[in-house]
Amino acid sequence: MNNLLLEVENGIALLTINRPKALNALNSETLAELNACLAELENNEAVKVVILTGSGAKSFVAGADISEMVNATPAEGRKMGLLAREAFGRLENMPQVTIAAVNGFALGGGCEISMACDIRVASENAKFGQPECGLGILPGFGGTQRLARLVGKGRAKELIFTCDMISAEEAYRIGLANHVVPQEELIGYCKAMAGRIMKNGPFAVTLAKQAINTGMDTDLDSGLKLEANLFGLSFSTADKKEGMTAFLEKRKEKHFIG
Ligand code: CO8
Repeated sequence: MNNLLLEVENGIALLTINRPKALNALNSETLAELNACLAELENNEAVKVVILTGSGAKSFVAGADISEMVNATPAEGRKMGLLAREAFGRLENMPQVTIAAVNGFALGGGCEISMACDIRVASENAKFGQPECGLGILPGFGGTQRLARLVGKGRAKELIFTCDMISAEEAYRIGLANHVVPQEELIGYCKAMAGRIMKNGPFAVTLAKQAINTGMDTDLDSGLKLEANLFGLSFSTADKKEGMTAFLEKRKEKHFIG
């Protein structure tokens, strides 16, 4: 891979977008690599949590690559959009938990890829924004949809229409970032969170992710029915027996198999 770094250790995959000279902007090659890498990771049962970050201390992802888009035809733009849709869809729906470690600029496609992750942790210097309208385009990697779902329609419209860049603190205040931490602690903080997630039944976590994702896109009654079905499914697992037996035996160590 030319534009990605991948380290897998103790159930955690640390995936770094590595184009620091372009502030980790997403070009077609990076999107294709990301898609292929996520396709492998989603089938890797040894990986329970994926942490996505950007290379360097300045930028997470400064958006789609403007130098590639400037002369692109509508057909090429659509192709790029579809590629991103596939890769971001994998992040959103893969069985593993995905955490965006937002280490700097998360603009345009960068803000959008962070929103395709389950959880966003921002460093204090992070900046979020959707500057596309200032480039004469609109968010094309899911921004009009995921931002409105995360922070509400009014705030999403303001951010997209004004192209304002907001601080990590403001992102936290409006619910775009789950936490804000000093930059030097960012990856450690995300790994510690991954550790807490991995102590729990992995299949249960995957089912909960599926219930939340699908439920958010449907009516309450259908979401509750889905939850009841997945809840029932979790009763078929050895992990349910183990988790409950450990509680009753007052045993802290649990042996989930997932
Ligand atoms: N694309 C390509 N190159 C970029 C990008 C980008 N998005 N962002 C930064 N770079 C490059 C710069 O051109 C510069 O390169 P060089 O050194 O060769 O001149 C280098 O990175 C460093 O950038 P700056 O010198 O500009 O650094 P500053 O610290 O002055 O500014 C900013 C940092 C504020 C992040 C600034 O670089 C900036 O505004 N970048 C663009 C941000 C942006 O507009 N992002 C949105 C892009 S559009 C998008 O994401 C659409 C998604 C949907 C697409 C759907 C397609 C179908």
